[in-house]
Amino acid sequence: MKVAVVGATGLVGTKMLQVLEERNFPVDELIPVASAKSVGKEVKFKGKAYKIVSADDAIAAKPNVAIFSAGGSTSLEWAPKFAAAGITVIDNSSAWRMDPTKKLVVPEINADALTPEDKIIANPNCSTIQMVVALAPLHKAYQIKRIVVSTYQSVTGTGVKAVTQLFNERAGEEGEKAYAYPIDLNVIPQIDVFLDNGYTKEEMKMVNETRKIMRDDSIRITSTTVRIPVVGGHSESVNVEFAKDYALPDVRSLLETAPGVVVVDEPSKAQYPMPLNAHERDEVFVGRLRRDDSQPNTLNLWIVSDNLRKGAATNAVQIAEYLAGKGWL
Ligand code: 11C
Repeated sequence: MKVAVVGATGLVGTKMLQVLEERNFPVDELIPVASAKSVGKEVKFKGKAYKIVSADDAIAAKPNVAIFSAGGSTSLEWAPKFAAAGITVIDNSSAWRMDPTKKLVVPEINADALTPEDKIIANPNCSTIQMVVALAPLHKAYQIKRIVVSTYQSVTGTGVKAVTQLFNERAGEEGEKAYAYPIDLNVIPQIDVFLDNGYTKEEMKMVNETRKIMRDDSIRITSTTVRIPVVGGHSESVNVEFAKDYALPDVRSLLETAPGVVVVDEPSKAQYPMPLNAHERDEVFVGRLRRDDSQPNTLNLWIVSDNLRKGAATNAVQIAEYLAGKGWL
C-alpha cells in the first residue's frame, strides 16, 4: 500500500512512522509530506530513506491513505483535496472532529460507524481518547450520567518546542518558549485558548468529542485541563456517576477485559498507572479504582496513556488497519 504521512517531521508525525513500522502496516511506499522548508529532506522508514515531498506531489502519487498530523489549517485546506482524488484521509487535527458529516473514531469503541464512503475520518484529541477507551465499557454496563475530569498533561501534547522549553529550563538555559510561563517546577491550568464560557478549547474538546464518540449527548461532562512538566503521557483524575449501581469487582473485571485497557491497581503494593510506565506503550492504563462515597453510583478512577501513541499515532494507525482489513483502502 502507498501511505502518505502529512506532517511527517513533527512529534506526532515521527511517532506515526514509528507506529506504522512497529505494527507492520503493509506500507510498500511511504510518501512523507511536510512544509516547504522540509521538502527535499529525508526521513527514515524501515531502514530506507524517503524524500519529503509537497502535498501536491503526494496527491499526484495517489496514496491509498494519507494520515495527517499537520495542524487544523493544513487539514482544512488539504484533506478535501486528497479526498477529492479518492485518497482516504485520517486526520489528527481538530478541524473535522465535530463536523456532523465526519466520523470521529476510536476503533475499540465506534469503528462500526465507518463506511467505505468515509473519505475524511477524524482522530480525536489525545485526552479524550484515553478517557473514552476506559469509560465506554462502563457506559455500556452502567450508563454514565456525569463525568468530572481533571487532566495532568504532558508537554509533548504541545509539540517539540514545549519539550525543548522544559529541558532548557531544567538545564538553566535560555531558548524559545512554547508557554507564556515557565513549565519546569510549575503547573499551568490552561491548555489551548480560552473560550467565551470560561473553559479552554481543550476542555470543551473533552466534552464534545466524548459525547460524539460514545454516541450519547445526554452525558454531562465538566473538565479542567492542566499542563504539567512531564513528557511520557497524559494522566486524568476522573469522577464518573452512573445511572445504575455497580459492584467494584465487576468494574474491575469489565476494565480488565476491555480492549486496549490495562488495569494497574494494587494500592497495597503502591501500584497505579504513571506516565513513566505508560511512555512508549499503546495501552490505556487504569487504576485507583474506588467508590466515591459522597454520592450514590459514583466511581473514581485514574487514567494514564502515552498521548503521542494511543492519543494520536496509534489510534490513527488502528483506524487505517480497520479500513485495510475491510478492503476499503
Ligand atoms: C495537548 N491535547 O495535550 C493537546 C494536543 O486537538 O489534537 C492535541 C490537540 C488536538 O496539548
